[in-house]
Amino acid sequence: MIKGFIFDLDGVITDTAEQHYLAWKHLSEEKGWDFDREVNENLRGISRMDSLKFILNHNNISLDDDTLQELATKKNVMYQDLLNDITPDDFLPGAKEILTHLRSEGFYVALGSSSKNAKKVLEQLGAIGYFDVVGDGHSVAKSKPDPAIFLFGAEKMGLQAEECIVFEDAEKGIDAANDGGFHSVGIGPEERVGHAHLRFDSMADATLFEIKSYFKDLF
Ligand code: B16
Ligand code: MG
Repeated sequence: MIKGFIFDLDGVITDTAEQHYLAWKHLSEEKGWDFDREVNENLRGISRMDSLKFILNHNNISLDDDTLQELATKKNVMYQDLLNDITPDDFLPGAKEILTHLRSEGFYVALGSSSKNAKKVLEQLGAIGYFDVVGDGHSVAKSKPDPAIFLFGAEKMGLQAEECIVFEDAEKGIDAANDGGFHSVGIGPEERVGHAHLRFDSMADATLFEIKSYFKDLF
């Protein structure tokens, strides 16, 4: 039976992909690297360092560890500055509604984000109160597609993977949820999250009613 829900942050609760894009774009322009929205799409759900390595690989550049660290920090300073503009109006349409609904029905709710800035984003949104557990980029060592972050959330809620539904917008995030034995809900296009057990184009379509109708034997 389903007792808990685990939500990814960027692309599910709010769209911080834009702020990530702007910060990487700024760094890339400064360094003369090729970077655009198409490249940015590949960074969905992957860690900051893996994102930097992806951009460098795309540009056929290799750098030593100290320089990588310095550049990742530089990007993060720009990103954190942009996060200050996030307000409670920046929930993705439908996100606040399902979180409220889950709270009123007494389900456990966890965040399962790769971001080390997840707490700051939740604070800016005023969303901390919707979560029993916050799993973020500081919680586990392995990043998606490893299921570690979702297993962390389930364990902290005192639940087994099969008792939880994971919401994810990233291809690697759905891989992680499926590998961990979770029920998965993909948010986004078929070509990105078509391997989820259930898929919606956007969070606005992902109501608790629809979820319960699809996973009806589990409620
Ligand atoms: P940070 P999610 C992910 O968030 C983003 O989708 C990804 O683009 C980003 O690189 C990653 O967080 C790490 O973020 O630099 O803040 O630690 O989708 O897992 O909530
Ligand atoms: Mg995401």
